[in-house]
Order: sequence, then C-alpha cells, then structure tokens
Amino acid sequence: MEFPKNFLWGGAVAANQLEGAWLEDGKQPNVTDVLVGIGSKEPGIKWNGEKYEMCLDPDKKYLSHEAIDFYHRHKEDLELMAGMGFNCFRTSIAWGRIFPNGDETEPNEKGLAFYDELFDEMKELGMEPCITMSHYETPLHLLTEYGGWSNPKLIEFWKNYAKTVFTRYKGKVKYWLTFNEVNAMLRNPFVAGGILTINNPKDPSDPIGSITQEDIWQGYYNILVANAWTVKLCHEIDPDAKVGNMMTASGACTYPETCKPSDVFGAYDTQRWAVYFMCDPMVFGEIPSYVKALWKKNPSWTPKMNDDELKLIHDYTIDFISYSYYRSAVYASDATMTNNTGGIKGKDNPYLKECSPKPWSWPVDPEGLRLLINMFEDRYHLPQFIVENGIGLDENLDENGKIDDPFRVRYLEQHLKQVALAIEDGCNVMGYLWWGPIDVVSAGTGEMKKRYGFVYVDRFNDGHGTLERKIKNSYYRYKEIIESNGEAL
Ligand code: BGP
Repeated sequence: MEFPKNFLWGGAVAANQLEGAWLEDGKQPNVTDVLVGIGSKEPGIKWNGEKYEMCLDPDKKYLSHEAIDFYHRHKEDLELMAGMGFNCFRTSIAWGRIFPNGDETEPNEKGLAFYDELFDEMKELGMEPCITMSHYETPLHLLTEYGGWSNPKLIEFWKNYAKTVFTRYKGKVKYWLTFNEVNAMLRNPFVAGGILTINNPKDPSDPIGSITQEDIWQGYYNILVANAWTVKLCHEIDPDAKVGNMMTASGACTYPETCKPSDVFGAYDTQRWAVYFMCDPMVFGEIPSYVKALWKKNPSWTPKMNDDELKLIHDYTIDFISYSYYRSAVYASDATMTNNTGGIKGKDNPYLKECSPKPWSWPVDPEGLRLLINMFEDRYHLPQFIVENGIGLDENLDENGKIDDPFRVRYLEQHLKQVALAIEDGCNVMGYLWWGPIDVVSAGTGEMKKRYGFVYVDRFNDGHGTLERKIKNSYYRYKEIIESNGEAL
C-alpha cells in the first residue's frame, strides 16, 4: 500500500460539536446552538409577531452547549491526537467567536486569541491546521435579522470575516475550507445553507418548513459569490494558503438498482442534485445548465445575479476539493430517496456486507470510496482531500475500563486500502482525515451515544459524565498505519 510522501494523515472535528463554551468570551449563538441535532425540524426559535427570536425548549438537552469542553481542554486533546502521529488536524473556527452576531465591523479579540493559541499548539505538535470557516456555524442573528444567506448583505459580512481570519492567521493556516457540506443546503437549507425566510413566513410556527425556494436559490447564488470572494481574498492576503470547498460526497456514489435506463438516469440525476450542482460551479466557474433549466421552469426561483459577480465566480475557483464520504446509496424509480448526515439513502444494497448498528444503520461501502475518488479525478483534475470518513458506534467501557473496537479498525483499514488503490489508479489524493478522532456530539442527532472516536469521552445523552478521556484500541492501529505511512495496512 503506497501513500505519497507528504500525505496528510489525521482527523477532523467541528467547533460546534466539541468546543462547548457556547456563550463564553463574547460568543453569541449560531444556527446549530438552537438545535438538538441538525436533523431536527424544530429549532429553538419563535416568531414574536414581527420576527424570530431564540427560544430554547427547556425540556430538551442541547448537549453541544458544553459538548466535550474542548474550549478548555484543547491542549490535552491535541496531545492525544499528536500521539497517533497526526500531521494534520481539521477543526472549524466558530464564526460567532470572531463576529458574535456576524454583522459587527470589528472582531472580538478574545475569539481571535483563542484560535491563535489553538493553531500554535497544533503547529508545535507537528499538525498542519486545516480550518473550516463555517461548519454549520452561521451566527443565528444573521438568520433572524437578515434571513441569512438569501440576503446579499451576508456576502459583505462574510468578506469581513474572511479578511480578518486570513490576515490574523497568515502563515499559520495553509488549508482553508469554506462551508462544510454546503451541497446539503437543498435538503437542509436552515443549517447547511444558513437560510431563514423572514418576510411573511407561510407558517411562522414551522420556520424550517416555511423556507421558500426563492430564498434557497438566492442563497445558493450568494454562497457561490462568497466562495469566490474567499478564494480571491485568501490568495491576495496569504498567497501560500490554499482554499478548498467541502462537500458531502456520499450522494455522488449513488448506484442504479438495475441497468434499466430510467434507473441509470435517475441515479445520475440524483448525483447531480446531491453534489455536482454545487461542486461544479466552484471548480469550473459556471452554473450548470440543469440548474438554469430549473430556474427557467420556475422563473421566480431565478436569483438576482449580476455580471461582476458571475465573472468573480468564473475567475476565482477553488484550489482543491474536499469532502466527506460515509456510505453509498441505491437509486430505484420506485424508491423514496431520503437523507441524513451520512448522505443520500435509497434502497438497501444487497451486495454490501455490513452496516453500522441500529438505529443508525449506515451501510459500509469502502469500494464506493475508490469509485468516488476516480470519478472526481476524471471530472475535476484537482487535488482531493478526504476530510471526513468514519463510523459511529454505541460503546461503553468494559469491566477492565477498556474499549475494544474491531469494527472501527476494520472500517478504517478497508477504506484506507481503497484510498491506496485509487492512488495507484493515478488519482491525486492529498490526505485522509478520520471524522471524530475523539468522541464528539453527533451532528445529525445531537447525542453523545454515537461515538466516532479513537479516544472515548465520558459523557452521555442525559448530559452527565466526568468528561474524562480514554484511549480505545483503534487508537493504536491508526497510529501504526500513520507511522508506517500506510505500509502497515
Ligand atoms: C457530517 C458532518 C459532521 C459529522 C458527520 C457524522 O455530515 O460534517 O459534522 O458529525 O457528518 O454525522 P453524525 O454526527 O450525524 O453521525
């Protein structure tokens, strides 16, 4: 198994899922702070007759508010990561630590100082920071006050944020990712798109159900403009840094159930609306024809665009692509295509041998990853960075206080073998980051029970726990693989 010499090995997390300290040192709520899991359709916001305001449900446990307290324990945690030999660590900047409401002109120094310290620690431990600028972390105020990304004002607020972090962390951060899994915005406009319809919402008691297609498509366009601005600003401020997008790529690995031509087309169309509608314009600088065709059919969905911005989208395309891959999907014309944080879900695939345990039941398809890497190589000719791959399991310490997790080891090895094969196929893969190298709060369900870590954290769904960290057996296996640059596979 051969991996390139400078291959980036490591793991990925997100501020909102591990930092906690949700209102500390000036931070204000972001969009995930009012949800128990991003799959929830009931955000803790309420219409007061004029606008939405935060109104958390006292009966719900918002575990992310304290999460695993990385905000105060990062030193110890980063040392654990470095202990596996990581040369790269991905986390996000919580936008609301830097601009608490999002629309301030001056940044919050305490927030900036926190990430200074964090990035310095990573560098000292030999880990290159890979930083997501917004991992489902749009400040809530930007949604309730402005309607979020459907409002072009967000582009200006974002530019201010981008300029601030590129200037401050120049020379420290080499890999920037713009918006986490931004292509999930069609199916989850509130969180992945940072969008809220605030002008005459259809049913104010159902804020998510009231988001209009008009707002979604204007948000899509504004995000593309912001993405292009990010590339431009980053290259001007720190020419050594690189900007990637971040996609949930599992949907691009949608298989047709049969060779019936309508199944094959349906699978292809699913791939387009799951991934390519967003990734293609960020790489090629052009809005795809099928998106324009949709707008033609529904004229009111056509966003307000201008030539200068379209030129910007055209001229400032990303340096590399990055994505998460958890599983594949099967399309059939009689199947309902649903989705969650793992990607698109259609029919069960009878050829796959394993699934993660219930209630999650995510099918395990390592070969799908090789296919995906090859498809992206052929389509984009850009370096690709796998910035999330992993498996969530329900785990408890055994009687000796240990965790043996052979399923995780198998998942890791099988996927890495396919990455190696894709590299042998000629694909340009920059690195591989495991999702959740330490147990964090689940994005989809907001629970602790779904654990991805090589390091266990003593915290539970009801919120109790000592927050003590414990190394699982898989930790040692990943360490061996990294230390041998993949040869141990
Ligand atoms: C991705 C997100 C992550 C992450 C992962 C696993 O969609 O980018 O934030 O958590 O999925 O999902 P979950 O936590 O729902 O199992």
